[in-house]
Amino acid sequence: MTSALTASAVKQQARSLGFDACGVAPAANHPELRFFREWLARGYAGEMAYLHRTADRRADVRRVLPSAQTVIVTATVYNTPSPYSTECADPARAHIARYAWGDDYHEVIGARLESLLAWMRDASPVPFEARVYVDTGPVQERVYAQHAGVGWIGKNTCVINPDLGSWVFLGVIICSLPLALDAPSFDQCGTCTLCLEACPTHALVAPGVLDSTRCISYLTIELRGDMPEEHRAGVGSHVYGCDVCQEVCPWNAAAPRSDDAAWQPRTAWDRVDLLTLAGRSDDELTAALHNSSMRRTKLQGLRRNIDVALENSAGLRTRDGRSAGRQSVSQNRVSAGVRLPPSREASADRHSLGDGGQPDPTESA
Ligand code: B12
Ligand code: SF4
Ligand code: SF4
Repeated sequence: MTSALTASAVKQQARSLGFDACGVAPAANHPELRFFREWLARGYAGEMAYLHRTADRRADVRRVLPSAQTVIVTATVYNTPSPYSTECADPARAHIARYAWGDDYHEVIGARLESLLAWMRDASPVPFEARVYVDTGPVQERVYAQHAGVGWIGKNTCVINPDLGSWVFLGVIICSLPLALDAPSFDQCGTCTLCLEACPTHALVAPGVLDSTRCISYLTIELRGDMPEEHRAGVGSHVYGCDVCQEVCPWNAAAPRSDDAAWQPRTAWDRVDLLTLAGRSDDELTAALHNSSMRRTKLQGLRRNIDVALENSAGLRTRDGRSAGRQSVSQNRVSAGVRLPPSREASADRHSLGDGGQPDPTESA
């Protein structure tokens, strides 16, 4: 008789398919999931109606797949060498979130997860049920990632892997196989509060609690129609998403970079300034949006964001922002009480989060 498919065989295959981390969580209604309804009730989802619509299923993956026993969670590094927005002092520079620089991760990661699942079906002596999701399914991916040992949920609400940092895409395979479970990740934020202090719009209202209606990522990606006047200044020069609360995180100070062609910045977005972006024709922008996750705002949404950022960079508004911190990573880390693993200590200062002499870009708009 063929032996059962093991978790270690799945993880080995995941690595060979390009995933940087992989773990297995129990398919259960973990205690953290209860916070989701409270978060919705506080209005923190804004206009993201799909989160309300799917709240029942999000309470437990067994409502998505009743036979589920385990959730395989993958993490894929998308970090590339281009500088952080907090390293840029030029108010005319357009900031686009790192995750959106290359190809659409829903498609790239989705295809890789489907390959992993196809391999699992071949390798398993018994048939099983499974569902694959990347971002778009009714699953709280971060909670399952934490329980799969892929990383802890930081005060900035992102999953942080101690070796990879937080520049990772998550993906899940919910399945009915009883695979061996990983130990959950434990919180390594310590006494650090850098992300809470750096958020330009104070969207992190408490450790681990994000009010989307104030978050630049929500305002520039999810919000449809006109940008309300009260939020326009806070957006600064961000034209799609925001990375500030991850850029200041000491765990990303020496984060590994990916050489995967899928995540390398497209020329249209790489270190581009607002005027150049605004001057691009509809055809040029549409071509750059092809197979990009930035299609979510559509051309119209991107144009709206560029207009708001241009007004901000022209000094038409002042911004009620706080400093993202112009200290070195070591200074930040020591004062924040974060301990990096010894293997990463030496390289932690390679990315200085600030060079001391330049104006703070978060206050420059
Ligand atoms: C809606 C959504 C958003 C919203 C809300 C984000 C948020 N922080 O909740 C907006 C549009 C603002 C957003 C922004 C971004 N997003 Co988003 N988003 C999602 C999505 C689709 C659902 C998240 C959700 O339900 N949020 C509501 C909160 C309440 O639920 P939750 O995230 O599961 O959080 C749980 C824990 O925080 C838990 N909890 C655990 N411990 C503790 C402790 C305490 C004290 C508390 C209070 C709570 C708590 O409670 C919650 C569950 O009840 C997920 C994909 C998915 N299906 O999970 C991607 C996802 C979270 N996003 C992702 C990314 C990349 C981003 C951005 C970086 C994009 C960008 N650069 O602009 C930013 C990051 C902003 C940030 N600091 O979170 C990645 C995150 C990867 C990672 N390393 O964590 C995900 C996982 C997509 C993916 N498959 O890779 N996103
Ligand atoms: S993504 Fe930007 S606006 Fe949103 S919580 Fe992080 S720093 Fe604040
Ligand atoms: S900046 Fe500090 S508090 Fe915020 S997620 Fe990173 S380690 Fe945790």
